[in-house]
Amino acid sequence: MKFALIRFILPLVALPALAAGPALIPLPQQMQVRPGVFTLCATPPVPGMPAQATTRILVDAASAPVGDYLAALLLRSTGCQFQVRTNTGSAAVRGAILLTTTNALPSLGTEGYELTVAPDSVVIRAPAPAGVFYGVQSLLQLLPPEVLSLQAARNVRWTAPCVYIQDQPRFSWRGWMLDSVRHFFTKDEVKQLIDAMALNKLNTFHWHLDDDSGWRVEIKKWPLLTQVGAWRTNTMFALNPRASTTWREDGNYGGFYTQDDVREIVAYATQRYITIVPEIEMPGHSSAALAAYPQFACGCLTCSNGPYSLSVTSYVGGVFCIARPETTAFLKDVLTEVMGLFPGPYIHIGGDEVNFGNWNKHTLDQQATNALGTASMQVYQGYFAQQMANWIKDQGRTMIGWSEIMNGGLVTNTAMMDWLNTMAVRTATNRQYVVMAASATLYINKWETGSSAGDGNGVVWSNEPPAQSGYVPLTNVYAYEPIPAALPAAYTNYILGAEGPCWTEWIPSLLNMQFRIFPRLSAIAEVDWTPAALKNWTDFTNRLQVQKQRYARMGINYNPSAPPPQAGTWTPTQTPATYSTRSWDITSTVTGPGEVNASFCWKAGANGLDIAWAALLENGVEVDRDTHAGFTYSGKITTNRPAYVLRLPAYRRGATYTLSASVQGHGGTNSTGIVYRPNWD
Ligand code: TNX
Repeated sequence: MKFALIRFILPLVALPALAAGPALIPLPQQMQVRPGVFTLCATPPVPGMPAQATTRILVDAASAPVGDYLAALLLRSTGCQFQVRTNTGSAAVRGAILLTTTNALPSLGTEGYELTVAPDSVVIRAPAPAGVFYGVQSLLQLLPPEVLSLQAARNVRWTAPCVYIQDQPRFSWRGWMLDSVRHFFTKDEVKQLIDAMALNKLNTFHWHLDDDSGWRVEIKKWPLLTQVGAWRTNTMFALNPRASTTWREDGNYGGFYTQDDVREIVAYATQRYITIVPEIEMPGHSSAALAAYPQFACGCLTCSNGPYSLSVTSYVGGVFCIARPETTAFLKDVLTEVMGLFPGPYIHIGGDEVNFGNWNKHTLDQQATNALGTASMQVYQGYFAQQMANWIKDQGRTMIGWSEIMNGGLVTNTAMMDWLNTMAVRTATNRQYVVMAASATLYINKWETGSSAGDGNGVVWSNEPPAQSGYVPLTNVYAYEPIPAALPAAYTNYILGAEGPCWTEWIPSLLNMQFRIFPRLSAIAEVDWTPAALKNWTDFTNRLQVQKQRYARMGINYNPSAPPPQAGTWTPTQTPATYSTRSWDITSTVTGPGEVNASFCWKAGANGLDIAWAALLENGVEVDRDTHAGFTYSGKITTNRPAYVLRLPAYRRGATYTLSASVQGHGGTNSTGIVYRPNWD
């Protein structure tokens, strides 16, 4: 059966948020809008008790977990208790949402589904439970955005337009990568991000769990990995320490996931049909592991060497001595525990940016390369990767590694994740699986808005917070095509899909993380799900308006893709030559308790501006002060920390809020700029 893609057809009554028509992201393959609406939960709530919904959720055995998920979500946002009942029939039932795997179209595969919303019933039919889950996500997106609220929303008409949808994803790896190392994100923060993945029908959570600056997963056999490797003395990366949230009482920064935490997160992801791909870096990016266990480093007299400490850098980062049998045994111990925690098919071993310095100097590694008959450290890394790939295969899993694992020649028994955009064609034509993660287009930790014109140093300019240099606008992400143009058609099946990595050197908090990845993660979701021929930028941005409302209901911050609101400005005549206090009335931009952040952004003039501190005042009384020294010049706020984090514990309606700062001209007073009130820290 083929259905024309008919969208924006019927004017929908009483659905202000969806006035333009169903705003589904990712766009389904086929959708027909039909007359009428389905209404949920018609019973008025009884005070003090969750109202019993008149709508029931009917499930077969395979759909039961999805039915429970839907009922729990609806209870939270509608305040109504939806009964979940078993029903093995396959026909629509009046007044019910039927979730079924019976009589499904086999061609929809393991993730496809049909969704029929009629005035008196809803049917989600899919060959497999994951498809039922995606049908539920589409149903949720047909309902008002309040359905994703974290508390019961009032005065909402819970209607969904009648539709018939037949849908399945284009790619099987629809991913997002979280770097929990450079900055740590708590278990609950990770769960919230997993929920946002589910909303976007993403199914692969790639979790970067160790690096030079930290080790984040408990390994029972090697406890120093977290005892030593999970904590450092500062946030690193020259960030404002106030922006970071995971400080330990003793003043150290960091954290790690216990094995119980991991099991809980894996279960949470599994309930949302999301597979976690854990990444343990080897042989490079390993300073944290070597700080805990230096015996696995080269350790030669001429090697650049210990004592290893948690470090910022990547190219000069710690490298395992892979010539030592005890190193390989240690890595296998670690991966054995990791495989015990993460049941998914893929194990990521990193492999990027290996610093070959020590291998070139260390007798053991030199003996190993001589035995291999090569002087190439890339070949040597490839040899190591091949040993790991074979061993991981013997454990019943599949290895995946970054582009560089293939630099010394193709390694087999492994998939490859191409961040450098160099290895996809060679790997796929060798009939090996590839995930696209091109740093130029998919790194959603880079700036989303700004200018690529440069500031004279070849650096792009942005009002956004400090970031890995680069400019990844939403349009570019949306336009991304995962299949490389040079790949012959016979091999396109070897491209599993695309993922958006989020590296966190400059991302110290959840608020900041959300600001970076949303809404660009929605664009990646559509790249991965929707056939390229159906993608349409204007239509996507229209639907994105509603997706942003959903994010807001989920308590998720996002980049409005426009400059933040202003606290005020400064001009040369208002710029003191020596430090003195300037104030801006920011009452209109303060709407509730929480962070009241400020960032100073130079716009014009021969001089910059120094900032000694910034403070928040309520009715003229200081509430909070951030005292670090900042400096702004040349349009960038990437360096010198001219961003201030101020906290308002309680908001008082009617109060006057003032931002004060001690400022002076830097080398003169000829400077003009804007003080922003950003929604990030
Ligand atoms: C390179 S991308 C890295 C990461 C950094 C990123 C940004 C990749 C495989 N390696 O370790 O976080 O650049 O600095």
